Amino acid sequence: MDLQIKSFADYQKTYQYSVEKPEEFWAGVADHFYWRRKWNKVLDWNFKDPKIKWFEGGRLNITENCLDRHIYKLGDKPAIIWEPNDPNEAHRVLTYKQLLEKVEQFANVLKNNGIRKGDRVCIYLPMVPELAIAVLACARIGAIHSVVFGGFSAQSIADRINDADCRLVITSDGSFRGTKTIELKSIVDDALVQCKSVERVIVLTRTRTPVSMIKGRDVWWEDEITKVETQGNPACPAEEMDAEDMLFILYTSGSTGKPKGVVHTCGGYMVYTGYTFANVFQYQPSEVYFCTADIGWITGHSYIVYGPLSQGATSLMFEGVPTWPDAGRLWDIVEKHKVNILYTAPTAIRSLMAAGDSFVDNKDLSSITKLGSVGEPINEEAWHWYDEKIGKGNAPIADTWWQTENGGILISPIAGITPTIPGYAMLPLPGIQPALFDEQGNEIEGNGVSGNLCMKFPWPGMLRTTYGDHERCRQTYFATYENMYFTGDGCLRDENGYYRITGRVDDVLNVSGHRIGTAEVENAINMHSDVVESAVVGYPHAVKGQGIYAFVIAGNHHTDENLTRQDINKTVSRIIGAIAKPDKIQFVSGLPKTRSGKIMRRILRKIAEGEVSNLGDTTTLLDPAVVEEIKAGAEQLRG
Ligand code: 7RM
Repeated sequence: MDLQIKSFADYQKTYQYSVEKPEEFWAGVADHFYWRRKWNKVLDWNFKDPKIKWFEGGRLNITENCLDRHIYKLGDKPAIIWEPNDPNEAHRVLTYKQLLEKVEQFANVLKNNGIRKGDRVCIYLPMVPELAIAVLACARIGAIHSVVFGGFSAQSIADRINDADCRLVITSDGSFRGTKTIELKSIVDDALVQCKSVERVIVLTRTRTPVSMIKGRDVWWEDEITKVETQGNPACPAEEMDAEDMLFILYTSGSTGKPKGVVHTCGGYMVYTGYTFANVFQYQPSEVYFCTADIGWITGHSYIVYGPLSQGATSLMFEGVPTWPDAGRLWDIVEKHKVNILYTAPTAIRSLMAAGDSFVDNKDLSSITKLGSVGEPINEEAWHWYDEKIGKGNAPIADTWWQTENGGILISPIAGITPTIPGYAMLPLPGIQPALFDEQGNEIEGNGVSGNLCMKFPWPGMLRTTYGDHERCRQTYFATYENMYFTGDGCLRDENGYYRITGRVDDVLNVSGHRIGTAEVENAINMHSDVVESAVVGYPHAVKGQGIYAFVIAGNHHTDENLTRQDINKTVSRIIGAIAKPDKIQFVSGLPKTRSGKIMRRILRKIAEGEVSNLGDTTTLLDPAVVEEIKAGAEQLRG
């Protein structure tokens, strides 16, 4: 069996085989990877507990698959091309040989600092090669990484460190984003006031921002590397892992106030990210692949680090932002490094589109052959702009639908092989069995229907549990529909059986492709001393996809409402991070509630969307007058 699908007929045949004989199919895929020992059983599962085990008894190390196994043939091929924030700083290239060397070195640093198989390590770094190196070094020795996105606050870091009982933190003095410098180490210092489990902090030099190094706890990355060098033996053999050993934890927002630690395991995650990367992007050996995500999110884990490297690809990593020094930066990078495959988010496409075509028209984008989109629904206008301006009408767009919990892409075009329609994720990849359900729990069969999107059958990349709380995993994903994995997304299956994701059906927002729970934002707003109660909903935002709209009952607030708004924003930034700051805050005297005290979010959503003429059924409201007041206030806020 070939790893890559070659034609539409091949896709259809492969898909059918994968559904009829899933275990045979996935064993065939797994055979394309390097196992120290083969598995005894391909799959053992039930969605009731849930119990999901892939390739049981198989022994491997994912870094041997991402690095060692390529060295003989691809040792001098660029594994990572790194483009800095400042275009005047030199870019860096790490070949597979060099990357392996650096990963082994840093793996030895981790060992010297007491880290062993099974220990949890928190990584809070900018988008520099050392972030990929740190991630791979953990995987090398069987330590479990928990990467925290550089935009999260000290409080968020502390919560994640404590939930996972991390022993070590890897950070840097600071990070560069456009013209800003963010003091990462100082944020970590604030977090660690609350964290008893952390014994050691390794600090990478990036910005030369002054930092306070605490004796006995904090060490410099560079000094630790020097120590390893003088110890003589730079090699670090890969730890042999069981297929179902934990590879990493990644926190993601849900409909409750507390983010969940999604757990992925070594074997299945490796097979799934490698397989989907090779297929969706139809990667060819000489191609340069550029994913603009941050490694702090699942897209970066799966499609900057593990997926591309396991396939021997050249993965381009970018430290900065698409709009600095100007809105042509991504196109400069494409031109400079002759990027063939570009994978980005609708929010970036929309903001660059809004900046005007002058930033793209004079760039040479002729290297581009394939495009990808991820993170949120892509609107038709952005899809067409991406197709025409970036792909010149010649590059298929893979609108990839998937979630942190899925490990990799589930529904997507296969570039150049299966059809595309603007705004549609199209067809399930081999091994993926989608099903739509109504609110009553009945499956909706046939075409030309909509419902809640579920998966009937496991795939190797799916989550195994939520860290430290298996019941929460069951409750969140496996309890809504019997024997189904529930995604939380609404979905249309059109007359031809093509899938279009319509957005979340739970209380999760998607702001610039970042997942944020409304309850999480409400909790943060409610921390502010002047706030009595709040309700947060999403509303359509031209660039971000969704904006955050907060209805707030403020107590004895400052006479200047705008100052109170700023205070609330500051509070949210402190508790979660700047990404969760409300775009709009409306002060209200009450919230629309049912007689049992439940906030009627449906009404607030309509008001936030500006759709006040038809609020639907309001007969169960405790106090209908409050709705009139909120409507009037919203009108005023819009101006
Ligand atoms: C990869 C990622 C997951 C949520 C998911 C959807 C939304 C992601 C698409 C999409 C429409 C897409 N993981 N989503 N991709 N919606 N079309 N192609 O983003 O865990 O952070 O978010 O994002 O609602 O449930 S995530």
